[in-house]
Amino acid sequence: ASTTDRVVDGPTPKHAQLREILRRAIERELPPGSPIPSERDLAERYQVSRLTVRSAIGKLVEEGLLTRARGKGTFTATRRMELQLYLMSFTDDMRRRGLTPATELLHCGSEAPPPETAGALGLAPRQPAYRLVRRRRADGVPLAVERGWYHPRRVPGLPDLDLTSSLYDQLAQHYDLRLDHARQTVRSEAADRETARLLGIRAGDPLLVFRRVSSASGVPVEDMTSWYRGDRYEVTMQLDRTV
Ligand code: 16G
Repeated sequence: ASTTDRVVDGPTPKHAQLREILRRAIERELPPGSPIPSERDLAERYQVSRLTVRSAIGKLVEEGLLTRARGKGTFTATRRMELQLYLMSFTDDMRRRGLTPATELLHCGSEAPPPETAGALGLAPRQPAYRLVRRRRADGVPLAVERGWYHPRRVPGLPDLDLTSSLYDQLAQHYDLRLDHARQTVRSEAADRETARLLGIRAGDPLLVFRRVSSASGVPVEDMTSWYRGDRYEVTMQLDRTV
Protein backbone atom coordinates (compact mmCIF):
# COMPACT_ATOMS: atom_id res chain seq x y z
CA ALA A 1 0.00 0.00 0.00
CA SER A 2 1.21 3.50 -0.70
CA THR A 3 2.23 5.79 2.14
CA THR A 4 -0.80 8.06 1.66
CA ASP A 5 -3.03 5.14 2.62
CA ARG A 6 -3.70 5.74 6.28
CA VAL A 7 -6.49 4.90 8.62
CA VAL A 8 -7.65 8.11 10.31
CA ASP A 9 -10.13 9.08 13.00
CA GLY A 10 -13.37 10.24 11.45
CA PRO A 11 -16.91 9.35 10.54
CA THR A 12 -15.94 6.34 8.37
CA PRO A 13 -15.39 3.27 10.54
CA LYS A 14 -11.79 2.15 10.64
CA HIS A 15 -12.52 -1.33 9.33
CA ALA A 16 -14.23 0.21 6.27
CA GLN A 17 -11.25 2.51 5.65
CA LEU A 18 -8.84 -0.37 5.98
CA ARG A 19 -10.97 -2.53 3.70
CA GLU A 20 -10.74 0.06 0.92
CA ILE A 21 -7.00 0.47 1.43
CA LEU A 22 -6.54 -3.28 1.17
CA ARG A 23 -8.79 -3.46 -1.85
CA ARG A 24 -6.65 -0.89 -3.68
CA ALA A 25 -3.47 -2.68 -2.67
CA ILE A 26 -4.81 -6.00 -3.90
CA GLU A 27 -5.95 -4.57 -7.20
CA ARG A 28 -2.73 -2.65 -7.83
CA GLU A 29 0.02 -4.74 -6.38
CA LEU A 30 -0.93 -8.29 -5.60
CA PRO A 31 -1.30 -10.84 -8.40
CA PRO A 32 -3.90 -13.63 -7.92
CA GLY A 33 -2.83 -16.20 -5.38
CA SER A 34 -0.41 -13.93 -3.43
CA PRO A 35 -0.31 -14.15 0.35
CA ILE A 36 -1.35 -11.04 2.22
CA PRO A 37 0.50 -9.89 5.36
CA SER A 38 -0.54 -11.36 8.70
CA GLU A 39 -3.18 -9.78 10.90
CA ARG A 40 -0.51 -8.64 13.29
CA ASP A 41 1.59 -6.98 10.55
CA LEU A 42 -1.41 -5.19 9.13
CA ALA A 43 -2.52 -4.01 12.57
CA GLU A 44 0.95 -2.59 13.18
CA ARG A 45 1.31 -1.02 9.77
CA TYR A 46 -2.04 0.77 9.90
CA GLN A 47 -2.09 1.38 13.65
CA VAL A 48 -5.42 -0.33 14.18
CA SER A 49 -6.57 -3.21 16.34
CA ARG A 50 -6.44 -6.79 15.13
CA LEU A 51 -10.20 -6.87 15.42
CA THR A 52 -10.39 -4.08 12.85
CA VAL A 53 -8.05 -5.98 10.55
CA ARG A 54 -10.08 -9.16 10.97
CA SER A 55 -13.28 -7.36 10.12
CA ALA A 56 -11.81 -5.72 6.99
CA ILE A 57 -10.35 -9.01 5.77
CA GLY A 58 -13.55 -10.90 6.56
CA LYS A 59 -15.50 -8.57 4.34
CA LEU A 60 -13.05 -9.02 1.43
CA VAL A 61 -13.24 -12.79 1.86
CA GLU A 62 -17.01 -12.55 1.70
CA GLU A 63 -16.71 -10.54 -1.50
CA GLY A 64 -14.47 -13.20 -3.00
CA LEU A 65 -11.44 -10.92 -3.35
CA LEU A 66 -9.50 -12.92 -0.77
CA THR A 67 -9.58 -16.58 0.17
CA ARG A 68 -8.48 -18.21 3.39
CA ALA A 69 -6.46 -21.42 3.23
CA ARG A 70 -6.78 -23.29 6.48
CA GLY A 71 -3.49 -23.22 8.38
CA LYS A 72 -1.73 -21.33 5.59
CA GLY A 73 -3.03 -17.79 5.71
CA THR A 74 -5.03 -15.51 3.49
CA PHE A 75 -4.42 -15.07 -0.23
CA THR A 76 -5.70 -12.95 -3.06
CA ALA A 77 -8.27 -15.00 -4.94
CA THR A 78 -7.18 -17.08 -7.89
CA ARG A 79 -8.95 -16.55 -11.15
CA ARG A 80 -11.65 -19.09 -11.66
CA MET A 81 -11.24 -21.82 -14.20
CA GLU A 82 -13.80 -21.59 -16.88
CA LEU A 83 -15.76 -24.68 -17.72
CA GLN A 84 -16.75 -25.02 -21.33
CA LEU A 85 -19.89 -26.97 -21.83
CA TYR A 86 -18.78 -29.78 -24.07
CA LEU A 87 -19.01 -33.47 -23.35
CA MET A 88 -15.46 -33.75 -22.14
CA SER A 89 -13.68 -35.86 -19.57
CA PHE A 90 -12.11 -34.18 -16.56
CA THR A 91 -8.72 -35.51 -17.59
CA ASP A 92 -8.91 -34.02 -21.09
CA ASP A 93 -10.36 -30.80 -19.75
CA MET A 94 -7.45 -30.27 -17.34
CA ARG A 95 -4.79 -31.30 -19.87
CA ARG A 96 -6.14 -28.79 -22.35
CA ARG A 97 -5.59 -26.12 -19.74
CA GLY A 98 -2.01 -27.23 -19.20
CA LEU A 99 -2.79 -28.59 -15.73
CA THR A 100 -1.95 -32.03 -14.40
CA PRO A 101 -5.05 -34.00 -13.44
CA ALA A 102 -5.02 -36.52 -10.62
CA THR A 103 -7.75 -38.79 -9.36
CA GLU A 104 -8.30 -40.62 -6.10
CA LEU A 105 -10.79 -43.43 -5.86
CA LEU A 106 -12.73 -42.97 -2.61
CA HIS A 107 -15.36 -45.63 -3.05
CA CYS A 108 -16.22 -48.33 -5.54
CA GLY A 109 -19.06 -50.77 -4.95
CA SER A 110 -22.21 -52.35 -6.23
CA GLU A 111 -25.39 -50.99 -4.65
CA ALA A 112 -29.02 -50.29 -5.44
CA PRO A 113 -29.23 -46.66 -6.61
CA PRO A 114 -32.01 -44.23 -5.67
CA PRO A 115 -35.15 -44.58 -7.83
CA GLU A 116 -34.31 -41.46 -9.81
CA THR A 117 -31.01 -42.96 -10.94
CA ALA A 118 -32.57 -46.36 -11.63
CA GLY A 119 -35.00 -44.52 -13.91
CA ALA A 120 -32.27 -42.53 -15.66
CA LEU A 121 -30.17 -45.63 -16.32
CA GLY A 122 -33.11 -47.87 -17.17
CA LEU A 123 -32.55 -50.28 -14.27
CA ALA A 124 -35.19 -52.43 -12.62
CA PRO A 125 -36.20 -51.24 -9.12
CA ARG A 126 -33.55 -52.28 -6.57
CA GLN A 127 -31.26 -53.67 -9.29
CA PRO A 128 -27.70 -52.85 -8.18
CA ALA A 129 -25.41 -50.59 -10.16
CA TYR A 130 -21.76 -49.68 -9.76
CA ARG A 131 -21.21 -46.67 -7.57
CA LEU A 132 -17.99 -44.69 -7.84
CA VAL A 133 -16.82 -41.79 -5.72
CA ARG A 134 -13.71 -39.99 -6.89
CA ARG A 135 -11.85 -36.84 -5.93
CA ARG A 136 -10.32 -34.92 -8.80
CA ARG A 137 -7.35 -32.58 -8.54
CA ALA A 138 -5.73 -30.13 -10.91
CA ASP A 139 -2.04 -29.45 -10.21
CA GLY A 140 -2.57 -30.95 -6.78
CA VAL A 141 -5.50 -28.73 -5.83
CA PRO A 142 -8.72 -30.61 -5.02
CA LEU A 143 -11.28 -29.27 -7.47
CA ALA A 144 -14.20 -31.66 -7.59
CA VAL A 145 -15.82 -34.65 -5.96
CA GLU A 146 -17.70 -36.96 -8.31
CA ARG A 147 -20.29 -39.45 -7.17
CA GLY A 148 -21.62 -41.53 -10.00
CA TRP A 149 -23.63 -44.57 -10.92
CA TYR A 150 -22.87 -46.88 -13.83
CA HIS A 151 -25.09 -49.37 -15.57
CA PRO A 152 -23.74 -52.84 -14.64
CA ARG A 153 -24.55 -54.50 -17.95
CA ARG A 154 -22.94 -51.75 -20.05
CA VAL A 155 -19.71 -51.82 -18.06
CA PRO A 156 -19.37 -55.29 -16.47
CA GLY A 157 -16.32 -55.60 -14.23
CA LEU A 158 -15.92 -51.84 -13.91
CA PRO A 159 -14.32 -52.15 -10.43
CA ASP A 160 -11.39 -54.06 -11.98
CA LEU A 161 -10.38 -51.17 -14.21
CA ASP A 162 -7.86 -48.48 -13.35
CA LEU A 163 -10.28 -45.98 -11.88
CA THR A 164 -7.59 -43.46 -10.99
CA SER A 165 -7.11 -42.62 -14.65
CA SER A 166 -9.60 -41.25 -17.17
CA LEU A 167 -12.81 -43.19 -16.91
CA TYR A 168 -13.90 -42.12 -20.37
CA ASP A 169 -10.66 -43.55 -21.75
CA GLN A 170 -11.22 -46.79 -19.88
CA LEU A 171 -14.77 -47.10 -21.18
CA ALA A 172 -13.50 -46.65 -24.72
CA GLN A 173 -10.65 -49.12 -24.29
CA HIS A 174 -12.45 -51.91 -22.46
CA TYR A 175 -16.03 -51.67 -23.70
CA ASP A 176 -15.65 -49.76 -26.93
CA LEU A 177 -18.07 -47.24 -25.44
CA ARG A 178 -17.87 -43.67 -26.59
CA LEU A 179 -20.17 -41.42 -24.60
CA ASP A 180 -21.60 -39.20 -27.29
CA HIS A 181 -24.53 -37.49 -25.62
CA ALA A 182 -25.33 -36.14 -22.18
CA ARG A 183 -28.07 -34.26 -20.46
CA GLN A 184 -26.57 -32.05 -17.80
CA THR A 185 -28.16 -29.82 -15.19
CA VAL A 186 -26.35 -27.24 -13.08
CA ARG A 187 -27.36 -26.05 -9.65
CA SER A 188 -25.70 -24.45 -6.66
CA GLU A 189 -25.32 -25.96 -3.26
CA ALA A 190 -23.65 -25.13 0.03
CA ALA A 191 -20.92 -27.67 0.83
CA ASP A 192 -21.86 -30.27 3.42
CA ARG A 193 -19.17 -31.26 5.92
CA GLU A 194 -17.96 -34.32 4.05
CA THR A 195 -17.66 -32.58 0.68
CA ALA A 196 -16.03 -29.56 2.33
CA ARG A 197 -13.46 -31.82 3.95
CA LEU A 198 -12.68 -33.51 0.66
CA LEU A 199 -12.25 -30.20 -1.16
CA GLY A 200 -10.36 -28.39 1.59
CA ILE A 201 -13.03 -25.72 1.99
CA ARG A 202 -15.49 -24.91 4.74
CA ALA A 203 -18.91 -26.41 5.25
CA GLY A 204 -21.39 -23.94 3.81
CA ASP A 205 -19.02 -22.68 1.09
CA PRO A 206 -20.62 -22.48 -2.37
CA LEU A 207 -20.35 -25.34 -4.84
CA LEU A 208 -21.37 -25.74 -8.45
CA VAL A 209 -23.13 -29.03 -8.89
CA PHE A 210 -23.42 -30.73 -12.26
CA ARG A 211 -25.57 -33.77 -12.75
CA ARG A 212 -24.91 -35.53 -15.99
CA VAL A 213 -26.62 -38.54 -17.51
CA SER A 214 -24.41 -39.67 -20.38
CA SER A 215 -25.19 -42.20 -23.03
CA ALA A 216 -23.48 -44.01 -25.88
CA SER A 217 -25.51 -44.44 -29.06
CA GLY A 218 -28.72 -43.74 -27.18
CA VAL A 219 -28.02 -46.13 -24.29
CA PRO A 220 -27.56 -44.48 -20.85
CA VAL A 221 -24.29 -45.46 -19.16
CA GLU A 222 -23.53 -43.01 -16.34
CA ASP A 223 -25.53 -40.90 -13.94
CA MET A 224 -22.85 -38.76 -12.41
CA THR A 225 -23.00 -35.79 -10.09
CA SER A 226 -19.91 -33.58 -9.77
CA TRP A 227 -19.42 -31.04 -6.98
CA TYR A 228 -17.00 -28.32 -8.09
CA ARG A 229 -15.51 -25.66 -5.84
CA GLY A 230 -17.50 -22.52 -6.44
CA ASP A 231 -14.47 -20.31 -5.80
CA ARG A 232 -12.40 -21.99 -8.50
CA TYR A 233 -14.85 -22.61 -11.25
CA GLU A 234 -17.08 -20.78 -13.63
CA VAL A 235 -19.16 -21.92 -16.57
CA THR A 236 -19.01 -20.58 -20.10
CA MET A 237 -21.68 -21.20 -22.70
CA GLN A 238 -21.65 -20.61 -26.41
CA LEU A 239 -25.06 -19.27 -27.28
CA ASP A 240 -26.31 -19.18 -30.84
CA ARG A 241 -29.56 -17.60 -31.79
CA THR A 242 -31.62 -20.40 -33.20
CA VAL A 243 -35.11 -18.94 -33.13
C1 16G B 1 -16.19 -34.82 -15.90
C2 16G B 1 -17.70 -35.03 -15.86
C3 16G B 1 -18.06 -36.36 -15.29
C4 16G B 1 -17.28 -37.47 -15.99
C5 16G B 1 -15.80 -37.21 -15.93
C6 16G B 1 -14.97 -38.23 -16.67
C7 16G B 1 -18.50 -32.70 -15.53
C8 16G B 1 -19.31 -31.76 -14.74
N1 16G B 1 -18.38 -33.96 -15.10
O1 16G B 1 -15.69 -34.59 -14.63
O2 16G B 1 -19.45 -36.56 -15.45
O3 16G B 1 -17.57 -38.73 -15.42
O4 16G B 1 -15.54 -35.94 -16.50
O5 16G B 1 -13.62 -37.83 -16.60
O6 16G B 1 -18.00 -32.30 -16.56
P1 16G B 1 -12.41 -38.82 -16.74
O7 16G B 1 -12.52 -39.48 -18.08
O8 16G B 1 -11.20 -37.99 -16.60
O9 16G B 1 -12.51 -39.84 -15.63
